[in-house]
Amino acid sequence: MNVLTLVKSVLFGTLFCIAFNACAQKTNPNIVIIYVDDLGYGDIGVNGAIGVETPHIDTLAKNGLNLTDAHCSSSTCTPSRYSLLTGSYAFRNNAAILEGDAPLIIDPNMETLPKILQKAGYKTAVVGKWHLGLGKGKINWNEKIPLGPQEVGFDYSFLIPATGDRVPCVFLENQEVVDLDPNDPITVSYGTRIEGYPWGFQHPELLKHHTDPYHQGAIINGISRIGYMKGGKNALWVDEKIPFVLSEKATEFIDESKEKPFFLYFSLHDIHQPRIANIKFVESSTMGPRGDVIAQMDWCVGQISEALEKQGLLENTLLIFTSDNGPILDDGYLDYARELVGNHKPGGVYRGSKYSAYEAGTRVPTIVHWPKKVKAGESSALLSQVDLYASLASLVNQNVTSGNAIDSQNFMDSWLGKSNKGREFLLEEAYTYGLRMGNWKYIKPKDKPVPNWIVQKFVDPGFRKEPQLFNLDEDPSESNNVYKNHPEIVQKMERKLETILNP
Ligand code: NG6
Ligand code: CA
Repeated sequence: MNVLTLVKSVLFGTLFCIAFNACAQKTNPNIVIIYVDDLGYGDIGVNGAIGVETPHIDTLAKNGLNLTDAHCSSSTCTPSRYSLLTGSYAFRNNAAILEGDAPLIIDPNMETLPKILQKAGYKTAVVGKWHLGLGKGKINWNEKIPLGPQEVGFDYSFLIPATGDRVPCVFLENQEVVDLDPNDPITVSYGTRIEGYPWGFQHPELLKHHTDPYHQGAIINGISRIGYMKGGKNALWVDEKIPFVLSEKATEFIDESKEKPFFLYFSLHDIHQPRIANIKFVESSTMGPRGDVIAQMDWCVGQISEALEKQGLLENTLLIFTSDNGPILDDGYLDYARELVGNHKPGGVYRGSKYSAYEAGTRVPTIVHWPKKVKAGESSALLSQVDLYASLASLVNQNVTSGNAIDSQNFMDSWLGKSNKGREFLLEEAYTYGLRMGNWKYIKPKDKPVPNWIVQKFVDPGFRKEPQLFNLDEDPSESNNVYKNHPEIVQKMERKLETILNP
């Protein structure tokens, strides 16, 4: 080969690659994950909600795929989010519910779902609740926070730093507090009380709702939170406006991102406490605040569908609607919700709730909408959010490099309804462990007192001294422990659990 031919073929090869990549990028779908906080299986119309209507979600379900046995990886927030973004189980990194000033728990050198999508040419954004920690140690809220979504793979971020019931009650845009007045700097403290915003336990007369003893720190907007805070008055969020602010940021990102495929992780504050619905949604359900914020959350979902439609993107957007853990009734604030009026069942027929190893802890509403590729219908394949990492990577033709996303398996065909094959085993992390094998459900014994704050919520976390085994085919509500009748199944599942926990 002479030099000229060599140059020509290299040039041709390069052009071919560029064209191929550009082409792949164009046809790759946009990916939107709408991640609701604390929404239960039975809280949406299509799964049997009574007392609140969810027309926008139901429309997605009608035109998409309703996955009826899909699970978040854990029955609490931070662990589920950690698994979603890293493809590994939270216990591997001791990921547990974090305080509002905790350091980032995702190693910035780690490959993540948004980083994989960036490699495939995606523009990435997170809008909403973060709760994965920020910075390295003590956070200085008055300057750009050095470690956060950007280091995890998000080109753009607009955040509630932790939860709505934790300080600081400010938004962060690209890791800087929005609307901060430099003359009124922010200090945040967990543990040591600091002067600043008055404390709930000293000023009950200032409160919109009474609270449990854990939510009696800084009072902001008439709501006392976990933790103490001083300064940043100009930057404080107004709870009643959060859904509008977040929806606007998310739809702006959609409007500005038409040219390239994008990944939007839209992580709503609703329906977490404090449940302070905007006046537009107050009394829009017959269940009080918890129902009203479900209606509010449904409205936010409608904003996303509308924005995609307006830009002509709905057809080729893979939209996954789901939740980070199961439902909980009053969780800190006594908001007088009439949650149990009527037959509404937040967890559907399933036993348990948020914090629990029973099914309702992790079996969450899950709808996949992608008109171009996904046929409308229902699937009962056993699926876990920990697999979205490897599944989405395969969808965009990226390899998961070894040592990363170790618990994530490619189940893309099942997530898209092309196959009914589910996981052979599925881990449900809680304060003990649940394990599914087909329709068998095993719960690891835990001989430890139930934490006080869980007892106060009337939640049964699933702690028992003996193993628990349920046959969900006959007993979907896990009411009949049959472990004594099936020692061989118990043994098989115990062994499997051990290999997952101690590989
Ligand atoms: C718990 C809080 C609860 C809620 C939860 C996090 C207490 C007693 N309870 O520790 O109110 O904030 O953390 O919820 O402090 S989650 O959805 O983010 O996991
Ligand atoms: Ca949650």
